[in-house]
Amino acid sequence: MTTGTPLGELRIDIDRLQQRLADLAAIGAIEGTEGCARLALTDEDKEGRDLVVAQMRDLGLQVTIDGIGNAVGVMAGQTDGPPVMTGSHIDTVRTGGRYDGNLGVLAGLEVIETLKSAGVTPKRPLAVAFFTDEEGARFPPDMLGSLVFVGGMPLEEALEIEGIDGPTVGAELTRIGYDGSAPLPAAPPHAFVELHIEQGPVLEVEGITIGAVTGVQGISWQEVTVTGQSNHAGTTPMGMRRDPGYVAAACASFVRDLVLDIGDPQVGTIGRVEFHPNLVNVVPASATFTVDLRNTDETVLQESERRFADFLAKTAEAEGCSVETRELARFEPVIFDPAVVDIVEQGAKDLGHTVLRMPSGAGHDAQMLARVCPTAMVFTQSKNGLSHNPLEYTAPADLEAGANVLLQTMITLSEA
Ligand code: HGY
Ligand code: MN
Ligand code: MN
Repeated sequence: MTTGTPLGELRIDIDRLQQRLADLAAIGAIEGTEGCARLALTDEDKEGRDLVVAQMRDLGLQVTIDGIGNAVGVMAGQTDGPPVMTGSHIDTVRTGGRYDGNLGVLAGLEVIETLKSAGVTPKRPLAVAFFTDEEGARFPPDMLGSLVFVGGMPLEEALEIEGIDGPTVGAELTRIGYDGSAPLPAAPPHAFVELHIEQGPVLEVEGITIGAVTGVQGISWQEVTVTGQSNHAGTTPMGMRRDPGYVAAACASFVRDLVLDIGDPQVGTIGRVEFHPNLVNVVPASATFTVDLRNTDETVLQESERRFADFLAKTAEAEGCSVETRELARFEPVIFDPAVVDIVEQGAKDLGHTVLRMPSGAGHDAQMLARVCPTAMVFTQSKNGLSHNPLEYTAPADLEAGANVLLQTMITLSEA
């Protein structure tokens, strides 16, 4: 690297980073909040993509788009070879905050701008990426783009995935003009490090600034459709009903009892419920709902899946209903590369920040990159542990701390 300022003393510009976050959050802004809604491959997502790709190009990065719409911007190094990569996602959930995913991508651009402003040419190339459909909320599974990027799912299979609102991934990618041609699976980076808000309460409760993330818990998503018989809500005696709405409600209550019985860190969520015909005076014909189960321990996660399946079968049978289940996502727990976790932890300490080694409760693109290269993550605090909520907030000092740890981690990985 060539520079005036010693590399270890380089620091990001928090005002510039905040401006990038504000500019992106203005796209799909949720009225009266700081949050934004940009479901994957919607017009809002396209607008966000266009903004970030333009910023990549303004920074002189070599930008490529692949067949699933992932965008990668590369800064040349003094040597060739695989880049040290950072990145995350810019798609959001419907009740999105401005930091989830967006921080990791825009802090990556801030790292590039900081190095360029200091006249630094990194030893290894550096790359900043945004991956398609990390949320998986419109097109399951989550982390779809990074899963295809690392060869975890064939592109053809991913393009056929139907969204909860109808169109396929392929059709939407073409519609928004992000059906790129860069080869898939992609060549593995030299290393990958992702900055992300914690999205939970741990750092704030512990009064710690930085999380050196050791891994990601296992994730199990399924969609359950229970079919019974629509009937009149007034005239049908209870003994004659085959009510899928009751089965869905019983399952929602069972999931809460199940995860409390298993205990932390097991979690369970019924996030989406759709009755048909969804009318006040009709015993539903069918009920479709999703079950999200997670645990850091694969064996216990499988136990929770088994116990739920048993309850569902028994309850549906007793109610005279039939059941169809569809797996939406299933990822085992991931352990990050201890050497990269050490670099994150040491970087935080060198910057004078308190730091805690901790697992991630949320899924992240890093858990996919971990399949192909040494990978870790940097967490910053989430106020009140809130996320997937427009009230999501991370204080500027924490954003700055996280982005500086990302900068120093990338410099260390680039120099090594
Ligand atoms: O669901 C998750 O953990 C992530 O937000 N996709
Ligand atoms: Mn995220
Ligand atoms: Mn998210």
